[in-house]
Amino acid sequence: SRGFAVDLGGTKIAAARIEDGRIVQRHQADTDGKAGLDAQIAAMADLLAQLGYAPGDRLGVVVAGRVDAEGRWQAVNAATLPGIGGVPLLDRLRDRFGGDITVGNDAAAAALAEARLGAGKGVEHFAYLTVSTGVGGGVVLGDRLLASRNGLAGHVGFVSSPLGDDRCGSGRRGTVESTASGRAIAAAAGTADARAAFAADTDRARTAIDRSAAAVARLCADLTSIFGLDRVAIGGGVGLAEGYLPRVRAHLAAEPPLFRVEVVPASLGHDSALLGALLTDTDLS
Ligand code: BMX
Repeated sequence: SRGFAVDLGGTKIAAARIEDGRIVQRHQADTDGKAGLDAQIAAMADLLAQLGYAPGDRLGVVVAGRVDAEGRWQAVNAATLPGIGGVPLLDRLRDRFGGDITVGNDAAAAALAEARLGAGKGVEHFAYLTVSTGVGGGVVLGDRLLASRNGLAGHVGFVSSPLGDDRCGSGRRGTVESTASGRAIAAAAGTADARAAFAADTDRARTAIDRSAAAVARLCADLTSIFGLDRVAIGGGVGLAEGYLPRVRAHLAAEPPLFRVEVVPASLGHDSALLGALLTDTDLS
């Protein structure tokens, strides 16, 4: 079977042609964070054209932000995608491309892909976290993705963190996202982006990265107490950066044994959301 997938995150937009569950061709560009719905769909169309997509082909689109049961798209962190404030993603995609289209959240799709094909195989109670521009995630219990009609379920980055008190783009204060995300790391490290913080050999950068890892470790323990998790997989540009996961594990080691969940890297790497975008047998929103 052949299909196409798009993954629009806060920093990059990727698209792939997928055959028999494998990515056979992939293209990527920078996300225009300020763009509205029409411009974001135009960016998707550019990448899809390069892949040989023809209207009517099967298409799965996953995005940062919440996607509700009607296929409307709204940034939860309005600072990441200020142009996306409750827009009819599924309807506009159907107008433009027609055919068989599904939509969902990027991290939720990645969670389902990791659960079925990657780091979550063989466990009943599983969560995936992406530490990237934001902190997203998905919880998969017995092969079912935790989902809600408003598309907010699984947005684990917006829970409170005792390690931060900064204002979050969601309007909350002191969230995991405002403490641990790539954006938060760059702000605390005083670097242009998170990548530069990892490259910088300064105490300030190391402190920012370590605070992020500590907040993510607490989140893993918190989610374990709620869902009885057997394993957590961590992905995203920050989550998969060298040295990050060992820091998460080091902080988790300070928790009592019951909350010390197994933490592993996302085994589908940066492609988990693309692969998950076509796993349509479970509703992602
Ligand atoms: C944020 C939120 C999630 C998203 C996650 C990872 C927005 C715009 N984003 O928590 O919906 O899944 O970031 O997104 O509200 P990424 O941009 O880091 O891939």
